[in-house]
Amino acid sequence: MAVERTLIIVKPDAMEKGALGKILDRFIQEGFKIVGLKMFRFTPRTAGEFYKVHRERPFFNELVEFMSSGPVVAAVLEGEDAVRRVREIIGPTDSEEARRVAPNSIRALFGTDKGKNAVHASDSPESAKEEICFIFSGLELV
Ligand code: IDP
Ligand code: MG
Repeated sequence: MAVERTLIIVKPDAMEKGALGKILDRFIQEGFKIVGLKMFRFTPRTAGEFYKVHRERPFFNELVEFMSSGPVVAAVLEGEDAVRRVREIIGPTDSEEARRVAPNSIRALFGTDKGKNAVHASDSPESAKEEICFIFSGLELV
């Protein structure tokens, strides 16, 4: 299995709850190396650009409003099979479903519902590359 890099974003709801440290620590405990780290706030425009694949979805405006509602922290995680493993650790999109099927997942522990679900993670090696480049410059990755 190859060493990969993937992107996570601790979303505004988890930041507001003070869950940043616990979420980053979980990934460290799971064996990932943090190779990039940044706190910022999306504008509606940059949130819309980041989530452009969802432009036509009924929840797009809600998603953009939520993601630009407060600061976030983005991290690039490196490890074996990182894209798949990180998706597994965060759990399903809907936090309520996560509490049923993956009670130790990050969304089960820190998410509220389908929209406010604590954390983003890239869903493929291709989207990981694109998302990392959207948020980090080469100089910001170690
Ligand atoms: P993912 O984050 O698990 O990959 P996606 O389907 O890619 O899920 O959706 C992106 C984000 O859009 C979700 O993490 C969530 O914040 C939001 N979202 C998805 N579906 C809904 C919905 O039905 N209502 C409100 N927000 C949603
Ligand atoms: Mg997705």
